[in-house]
Amino acid sequence: MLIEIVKISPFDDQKPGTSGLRKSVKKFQTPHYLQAFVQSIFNSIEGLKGSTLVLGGDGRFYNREAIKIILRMAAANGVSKVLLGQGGILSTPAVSHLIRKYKALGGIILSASHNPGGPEGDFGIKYNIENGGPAPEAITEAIYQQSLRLEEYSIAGIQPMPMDKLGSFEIGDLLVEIIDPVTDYADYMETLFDFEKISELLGQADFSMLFDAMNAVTGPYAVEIFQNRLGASETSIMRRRPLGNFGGGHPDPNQAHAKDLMRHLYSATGPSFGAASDGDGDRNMILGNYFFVTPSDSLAIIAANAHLVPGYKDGLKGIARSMPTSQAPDLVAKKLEIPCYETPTGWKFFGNLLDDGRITLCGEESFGTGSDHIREKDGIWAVLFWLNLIAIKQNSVENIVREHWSMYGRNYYTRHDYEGINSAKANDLMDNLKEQLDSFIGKDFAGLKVVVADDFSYLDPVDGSKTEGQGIRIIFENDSRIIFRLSGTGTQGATLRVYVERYIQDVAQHDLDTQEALVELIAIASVLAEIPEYTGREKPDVVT
Ligand code: VG1
Ligand code: CO
Repeated sequence: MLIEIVKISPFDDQKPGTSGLRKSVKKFQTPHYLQAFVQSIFNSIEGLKGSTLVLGGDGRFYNREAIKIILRMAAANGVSKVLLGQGGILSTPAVSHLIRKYKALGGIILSASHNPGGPEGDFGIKYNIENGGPAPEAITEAIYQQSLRLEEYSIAGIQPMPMDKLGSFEIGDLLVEIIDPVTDYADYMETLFDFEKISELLGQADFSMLFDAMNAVTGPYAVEIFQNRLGASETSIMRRRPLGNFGGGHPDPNQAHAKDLMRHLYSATGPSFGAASDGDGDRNMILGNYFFVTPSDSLAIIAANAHLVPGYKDGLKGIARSMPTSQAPDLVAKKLEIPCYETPTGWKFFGNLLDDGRITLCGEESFGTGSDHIREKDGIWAVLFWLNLIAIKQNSVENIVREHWSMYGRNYYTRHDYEGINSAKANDLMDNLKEQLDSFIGKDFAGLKVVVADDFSYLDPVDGSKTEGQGIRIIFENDSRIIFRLSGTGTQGATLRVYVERYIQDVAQHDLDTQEALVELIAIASVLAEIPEYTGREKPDVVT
């Protein structure tokens, strides 16, 4: 095997964000750009020589090219074995599972998740460690520091790479094993959920489901699990074929980007259950007929009912939610007398809590839910959880949610995103807010008194690491909250996220329109952060 050492000048923009390094495809196609980041990963992890890695991606444009480069580099850097998803395909949760199941050193996932794909879209790469979860801050920072001084990378010469056929091939001393991307994952799901009960539900005349794979990675997983193993009809999976550009859309499972699915569900003859997942299969949206389940509520409801589902019948050790996620899960934790942890945004912060056995379930407002079964959020898992609950309760999605609210109260919740705004202005907006935080405390806004105004920081209870600057919190006397943060996954300019929450216990008021219920808080947010002044926008681009 011919190994080439390629000399380069270091790149200065390879700092991983909320979830890996995410840039435009064009950027990744810059000569040596991908290679430099991969070499920085390889230089930062211990035990690489002789190790096993898992590799796969969400099938977006540039996936195959990137895989070929990474395989040649793995060979040149002394990796012994790579488990590669057939055709280069693996969902994020499947990678997490495979790392754990086959005790790999780690895994490389090629995805920009919910960001659009195609030659004009985005690409991304993230490294997961041996627990199956995203590399923690200390490692992503080490990778970044490496990239700042990286002057060469090693790569094996070009050779044939038959990645579409199950089996194996060699590149020098590296053994590449092509595995079916779905089977291990599907088998694992069968151990957590009551497939028999769910398949009975799918056979009931009064039940029907529609899953939107958004032309992204979950198509093959949905076909094997919902259709082949559970007996759902062929028409119950839409946009099932993974496409390099996701059919031109944002593979983001929310009301704004899954419009067709929404239309089907908001119709008198529509299905009783709807769901969608994102580009790399870790997010989920849950819908009932004429009904949308807020992701924060979904986590709370899953937690409250987990003991009914086989994989969770022994109850929960604890729950964790990201800071901007609504406080609905906290109320469930309180009732169950288990801890509820509040972490910064991003799945990497759940890893220690899961590994240490402190929590069983965790989730984020951004359509992410998961458990200790792997170390990533898991879209198909969440859909199966809901199907299992419906099969047990024999009730509609809407009734299940309403019953939950009547018991715990309702946390009205919305997120407003201002996308592609000027980065300098976005930073100014945040700085301006930070300067005024102290002056907000004790003040009244439209009759609401501020009790906490701070910049969220997190002390990891397991390893004692501290993470600062994780979002501005304005908390009012009645537990209502407004949170401001800048996205760490966008690739153009900055994205301001404004999260708004209000708790109402009174069942008589559980029928308000979400935006109406939050109208005062939304107005306060706009004034406090001077959103129109800094962003030049009167309205958010995406409301979820
Ligand atoms: C967003 C979400 C965050 C999620 C992250 C990765 O990050 O808000 O909750 O963990 O995406 O999700 P940000 O920094 O843009 O707000 V995924 O599905 O891209 O792996
Ligand atoms: Co994702």
